[in-house]
Amino acid sequence: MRMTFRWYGEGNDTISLEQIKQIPGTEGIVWALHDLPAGEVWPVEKIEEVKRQADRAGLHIDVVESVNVHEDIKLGLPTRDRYIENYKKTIENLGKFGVKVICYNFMPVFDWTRTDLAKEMEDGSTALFYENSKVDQIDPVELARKISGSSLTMPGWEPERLKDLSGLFKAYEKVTEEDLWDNLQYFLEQIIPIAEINDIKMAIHPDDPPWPVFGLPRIINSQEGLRRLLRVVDSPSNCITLCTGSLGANGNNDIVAMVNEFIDRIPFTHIRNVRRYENGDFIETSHRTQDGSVDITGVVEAFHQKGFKGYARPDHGRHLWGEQCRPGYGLYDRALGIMYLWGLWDAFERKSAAQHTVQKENSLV
Ligand code: DNO
Repeated sequence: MRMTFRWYGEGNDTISLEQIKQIPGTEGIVWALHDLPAGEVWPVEKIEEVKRQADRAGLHIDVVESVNVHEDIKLGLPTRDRYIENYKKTIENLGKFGVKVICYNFMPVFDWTRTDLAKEMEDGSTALFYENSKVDQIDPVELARKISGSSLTMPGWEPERLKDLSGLFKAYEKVTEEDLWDNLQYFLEQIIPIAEINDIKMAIHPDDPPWPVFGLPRIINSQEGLRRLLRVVDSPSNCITLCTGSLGANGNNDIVAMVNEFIDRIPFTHIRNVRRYENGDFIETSHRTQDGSVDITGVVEAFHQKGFKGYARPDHGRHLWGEQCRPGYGLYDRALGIMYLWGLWDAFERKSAAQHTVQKENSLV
């Protein structure tokens, strides 16, 4: 397991590269050019600049999250080909700098959705919260306006994406889940060969939450959906970002089973916990297994058993000790998360080393 940490870029994150470097066992940043609108080619000079910054801090830039997919591609509009060409060029440019994994998602209009970005928990920390009944009442156009008016935007709710929201909703009225699959297939058939040539894994991020929101279709949210995705283009470059928190918000998703089934196609994982409530609401907790509903211990054990050599990052943390940060993206709880993941990993490492010794001794007897 190769540990990484998401970083939003110089002047765009409350956390410095030097701080990230001090988190034990953390070797790289998970990054993006957040100021570029979806659909534009990522220029070599801008990529080079991030590489220089990371190099100086002794961190790598192997994992990009995300190269966002233009809505015209998801909608299957005739204009999509232009954006797909741009996407290919971006893959090539990232390949020049040794990038190994590109995380992206195929959620119409919005990326991750929550109803409260700072819900107070029993211990006084705050966390991201999702309340079903509120989502039913939300006017997404109004919410988007509120978010784009604040200084910290959420990924996936970037102002440029939200410009013509009512137009977008109209365009999606006719798009069914099957249409979305067709449009994803069209996109993958074109970009995966380019990813292969550039030795890059395209790793789709599951829908968060793993069900349709605001009446928009969503397709990457179950074991069956992930299986279908891998079949759509059967290539080692067509992969998954296994996000335990996104998938784990649905109690029917067995994440350990997903690790076991898809391990060869998981180059990158987000490991975090959520506590699910009976009515379907959920809150993001500490990474610790006992604090939430996702079996984080079992997930790490499965990765360990399978000899996982891919990249991992902690995901959304709570906001602790008065930290002012991007919602879910503070330093403290994510750093604690990393130490929890390493603690589990190292314990499994020790256990399997001991088992090998016993086996060896037995075979000598
Ligand atoms: C949320 C993130 C997502 C993720 C995208 C990937 O914090 O996990 O926004 O980056 O869905 O494209």
